[in-house]
Amino acid sequence: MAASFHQRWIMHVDMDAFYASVEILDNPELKGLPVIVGGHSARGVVSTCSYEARRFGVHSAMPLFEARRLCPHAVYLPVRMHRYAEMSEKIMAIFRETSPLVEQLSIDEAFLDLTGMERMGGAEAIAHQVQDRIQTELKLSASVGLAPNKFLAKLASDMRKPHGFVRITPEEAEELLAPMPVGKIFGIGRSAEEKLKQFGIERIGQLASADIAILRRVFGINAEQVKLLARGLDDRPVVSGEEAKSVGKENTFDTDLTDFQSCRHEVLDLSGQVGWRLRREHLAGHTVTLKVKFSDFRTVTRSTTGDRPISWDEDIFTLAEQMLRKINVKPGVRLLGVSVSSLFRPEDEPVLGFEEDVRMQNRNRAVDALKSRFGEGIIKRGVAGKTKN
Ligand code: TTP
Ligand code: MG
Repeated sequence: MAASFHQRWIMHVDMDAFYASVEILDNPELKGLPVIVGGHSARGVVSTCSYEARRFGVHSAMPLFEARRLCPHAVYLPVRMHRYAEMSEKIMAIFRETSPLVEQLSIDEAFLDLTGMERMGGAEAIAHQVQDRIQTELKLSASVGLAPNKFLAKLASDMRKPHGFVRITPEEAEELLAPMPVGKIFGIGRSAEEKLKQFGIERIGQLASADIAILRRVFGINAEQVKLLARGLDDRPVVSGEEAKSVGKENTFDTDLTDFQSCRHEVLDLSGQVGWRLRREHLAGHTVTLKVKFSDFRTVTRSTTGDRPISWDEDIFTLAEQMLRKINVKPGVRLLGVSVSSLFRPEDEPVLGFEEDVRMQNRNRAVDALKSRFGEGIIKRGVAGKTKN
């Protein structure tokens, strides 16, 4: 085939019933049973469930009481986030051994760019190897999509779950997409779907041949992009996440802060935001840095290294607050920043068993669950003054 030089091959991997599968891995007697994971951090909703439980109509985000009604005999288990993060790390390690270009999308899915790997046996053989390695080395099941671009690869991995392997070639993409509902396109939500329906557009095929003027009315400047996607075209690159050296957040204030209490509230809020980011990336750090910029632009930074891994909001705040206490804020503070550095990925379970840790975890996880669902802005710790950023 002539075009092979520029032909991209993107693989999308998504683990099957991820949290539930890890629970079954750790408790093999649960194999074949409906297993429902949820509660705790998820505040009474199903995080996920095994495919056996899905047959009863149970699904992610469903209230647990409803799941209990549909499937009372299922095994109900609490969320053990650190265990899933640990397995996620092992999965991602396999990906990174496979390709230099790995883009992790969530705890259980990633894109791998397999372009130009003919000498290693070709994209298809490599994609099969990845799926097999996850199965044999980690005893977990993954679904795989292989396609010329991200959009199609993600669509493909979802087509034959669980343990699916779907390859979409450039030639067959348009035909395959045509009968699918428009909602299959990433970014087309309920409201866009409704609007398109008013123009008689319900299938991706209709979208591909729709009048661009109509699409502009629904998607504005993104109309061309949507139309390309509908034709199975997508040139977004796979971007591997640079390992961050530190995770931090700063706020500049409209009005300078001149008293300790308002600075303290601000630091509390920043600590929560930094903690959330760390945990979202499955990172922990050793050092907390506080940055204070005064109205005359004089800047002071102070760092403290803690005696245990730091990822909880309260730990970040405790150290940042200690440093803040030693700084005279009277001259007027125009910016505060909190960051955590000396980052690493916790391989082992954090020091559990201490009452304080458990309470802190539950609190942080409840907040994290809300932030994951509704976005970072949902909860602000502390009562900050007027802030920008
Ligand atoms: P998904 O990949 O969406 O779901 P899944 O892996 O459980 O099942 P599937 O085979 O359909 O891919 O999400 C990955 C994990 O993220 C999931 O195991 C649990 C968690 N999760 C939640 O906590 N809440 C949610 O609403 C969703 C969708 C997922
Ligand atoms: Mg999954």
